[in-house]
Amino acid sequence: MCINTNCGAAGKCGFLAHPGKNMKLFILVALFGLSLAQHNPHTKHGRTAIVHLFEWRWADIAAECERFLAPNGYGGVQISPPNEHIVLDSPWRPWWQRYQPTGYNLCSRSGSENELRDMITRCNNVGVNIYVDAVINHMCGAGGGEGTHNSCGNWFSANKEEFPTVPYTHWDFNDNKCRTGSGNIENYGDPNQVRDCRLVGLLDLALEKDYVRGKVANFMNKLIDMGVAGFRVDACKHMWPGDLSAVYGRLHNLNTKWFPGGSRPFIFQEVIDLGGEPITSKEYFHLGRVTEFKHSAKLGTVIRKWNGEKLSYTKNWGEGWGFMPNGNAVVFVDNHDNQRGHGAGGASIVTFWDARLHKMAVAYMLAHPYGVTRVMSSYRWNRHIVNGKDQNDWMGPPSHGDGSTKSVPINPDQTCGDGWVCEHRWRQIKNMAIFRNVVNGQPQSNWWDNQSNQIAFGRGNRGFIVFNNDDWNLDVTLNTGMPGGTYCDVISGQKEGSRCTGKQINVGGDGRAHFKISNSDEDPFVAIHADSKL
Ligand code: QV4
Ligand code: CA
Repeated sequence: MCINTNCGAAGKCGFLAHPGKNMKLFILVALFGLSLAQHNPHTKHGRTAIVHLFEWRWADIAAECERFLAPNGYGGVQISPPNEHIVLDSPWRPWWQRYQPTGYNLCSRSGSENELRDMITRCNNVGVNIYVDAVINHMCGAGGGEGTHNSCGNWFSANKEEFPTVPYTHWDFNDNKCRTGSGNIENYGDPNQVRDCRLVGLLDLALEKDYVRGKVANFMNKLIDMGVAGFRVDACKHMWPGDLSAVYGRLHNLNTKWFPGGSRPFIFQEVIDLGGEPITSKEYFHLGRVTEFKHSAKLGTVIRKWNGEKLSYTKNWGEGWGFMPNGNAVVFVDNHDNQRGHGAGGASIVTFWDARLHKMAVAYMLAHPYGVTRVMSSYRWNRHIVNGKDQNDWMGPPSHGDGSTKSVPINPDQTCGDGWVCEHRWRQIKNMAIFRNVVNGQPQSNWWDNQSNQIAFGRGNRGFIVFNNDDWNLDVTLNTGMPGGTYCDVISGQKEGSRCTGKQINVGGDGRAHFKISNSDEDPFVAIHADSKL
């Protein structure tokens, strides 16, 4: 798209001079432009970060958009799967029941279709985008039985592979294509079974069929027409890129009530690629963005100082660390899987359970220019780790006795109650989401480190951050690149009116400032930005 614009502005594209060559160029630009568009999150008003409101009810998300996300500059919300799903009694209502679709009607544990529509409308009206978690690789588990025990109460049969509300019958699944004895994926070294066999027993859809592609596209198009801005596409490693391309190609442009004409849905694909498998993230780059799990695993290792890692080694963070190209990446500190030992990433993942380290890791991610950033917002569960495995990794969101999800109460101090963690509301994290908006578009600048775990960097002349993750104090004068003046540190406090509730940092006319951070500070880092100037 940029290519087109530049071309027009320069006024010398020469389309007429070499028609043959230019036709090719034109097609290339058109294709490139199209795929680039699916990499664009379409966030509004210079907002950048996305928050995953895991398992929240639609009514609560609508309220959160209006009362908190828009005023604090969050650009969008990833929501839990909105379609009808199996309901499980053993274990009791696990969170993962929503990754077992029984159809595409829009009634789920988070609420009804009307509540979903109301949420999308209200969030869009305050400029906060909605991204849907789309489970399109499979339906429920083969052992899911039959009956009406699902979130919409419609009849289905896992035994017969019949889902009449779509409808899908056994012809629409990959049973004949899969070549393993169990019918499940047995070896991640074989791309054919990873794509055509069942992921942990989940009935695998035949996405090569035009009929199945059509049903999936209809489901996604209904949501696009309702106003969503895009999708987190679940389990993409288990779908052939060609099949996904066919599905995405059928998607409508975004609803022009809220988005410019011709806007393509933002697509970010869940592919866990930590290296060592034949299927790589790269196969999906042309289709949309991809989740960069290396970022999550490595940042955890660095912040925990495991394997001899040091913050000073992150000077070339991003592609320099073997991560995917910046324009393809969606990054996060933890996600709903790896915060409880599902998926991949391992013990290094830093979650709200390690709050001090978590705040530092999220601040690092939000201060750094790499990737589209997603903040995790969790609920507490009775974590019970035995030999490294959480026995309660299945536990669903805070619920009433009948299994229905509790709504999110807001305490007078702006934190959440009833077991909802709301990391996105923590002052340090919220203020770093704002920092990211303020420095948006500025390159990383003025790097400093002590060759250990004290580092600092700026974002042009718009913001500067200093971390002390060593076991001793930091006491240093640094070039911030910021205009002279007194700034309010947005980690220990924030600017309120004309006063500062936290530390104050004086930047001289030469851009230099003195920083002192004790290793025993509640949060051993300091951040200032153009809008925190007093
Ligand atoms: C069990 C046995 C199987 C057996 C099957 C028979 O383990 O061996 O074949 O019964 O029916 C749940 C259970 C799982 C059970 C399965 C089917 O945990 O034990 O299989 O249901 O009944 C989430 C959870 C899974 C859960 C699944 C469906 O993490 O535990 O499985 O939902 O409810 C890989 C993938 C990656 C995936 C990641 C977790 O490459 O794509 O694993 N991540 C995404 C989501 C994730 C979700 C799925 C994919 C599936 O982020 O949350 O899995 O939609 O790395
Ligand atoms: Ca598959």
